[in-house]
Amino acid sequence: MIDFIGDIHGHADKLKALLTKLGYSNKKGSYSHLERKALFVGDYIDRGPKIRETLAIVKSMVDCGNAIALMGNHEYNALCFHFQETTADI
Ligand SMILES: [Mn+2]
Repeated sequence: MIDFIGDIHGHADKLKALLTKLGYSNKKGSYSHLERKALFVGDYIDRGPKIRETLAIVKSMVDCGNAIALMGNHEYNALCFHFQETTADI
């Protein structure tokens, strides 16, 4: 079974609570479930207070094969913003 999770927006504490509620457990620094995987549908950044922790949780789950992470419009916009600044200096 796949759990669709979106719009975390830096709320790492709420993400951890949700994963725990869904039956995931944190083993060796990454959340996993015996029968389920997560499909993160984007928007990890902006708004909330713990963006880096949110990204670390999601990346560790992807690296361990327990999740797939898609890019949201907030990540897309951040990349476009950075790319514009980079090319403006050339
Ligand atoms: Mn959003």
